[in-house]
Amino acid sequence: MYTLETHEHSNGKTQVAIVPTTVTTKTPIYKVIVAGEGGVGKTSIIQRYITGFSSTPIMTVGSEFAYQELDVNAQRVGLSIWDFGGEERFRELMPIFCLGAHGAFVVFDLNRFSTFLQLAYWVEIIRDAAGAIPIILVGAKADLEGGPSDEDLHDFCLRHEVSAYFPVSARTGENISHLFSYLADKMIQATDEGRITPAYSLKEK
Ligand SMILES: Nc1nc2c(ncn2[C@@H]2O[C@H](COP(=O)(O)OP(=O)(O)O)[C@@H](O)[C@H]2O)c(=O)[nH]1
Ligand SMILES: [Mg+2]
Repeated sequence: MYTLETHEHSNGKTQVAIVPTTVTTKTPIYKVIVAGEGGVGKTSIIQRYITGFSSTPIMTVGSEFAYQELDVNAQRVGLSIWDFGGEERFRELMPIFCLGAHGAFVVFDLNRFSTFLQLAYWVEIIRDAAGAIPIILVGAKADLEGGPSDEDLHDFCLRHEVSAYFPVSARTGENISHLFSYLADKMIQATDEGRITPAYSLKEK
């Protein structure tokens, strides 16, 4: 890219120069936690989201980490997505895993009510470790019947200061990309309001 620079001389004449400039783009990178009991559908949601972008998933089987960039309101953001394997023996590591998180999905299985009841525990750990970050309640496997009442869902969101509830299906793709865009948007808002501070990747054009 080139820009025009004008210089005023002491004799009153102006000189115009065309100078090359580098533009540095700053992409905020947000750490996103995906939490919830084993088998609720966390990995399937992430996989569905990532493969929606490219036919070759960047996430390998067994990996608990994925990275995806997306545009929200014409702004590019990066999401580093951390998939917590809900196994009992790893639970004590959850607070460490949540350190520095900028946003979270707490996921339950719409067909297993117990996994919804467990989420109070997950939200508490996330709040203790990461503070007032945006958290979204996610009901997985929406292609099947069932789920808590609207009242239960509403109460949960109010009690835990959860921003929104999304029923999603990794099987049909329902709400999957919307879910990630929504959280990204909430994290951008939180950044603008000074409540969270992302890392930035700098690129020269
Ligand atoms: N019907 C249905 N089954 C799903 C969906 N997402 C995941 N599953 C199934 O639920 C099981 C657990 O999914 P997984 O993503 O491994 O759960 P995780 O342990 O939370 O990561 C697997 O057998 C999936 O095939 C969905 O959207 N609909
Ligand atoms: Mg998993």
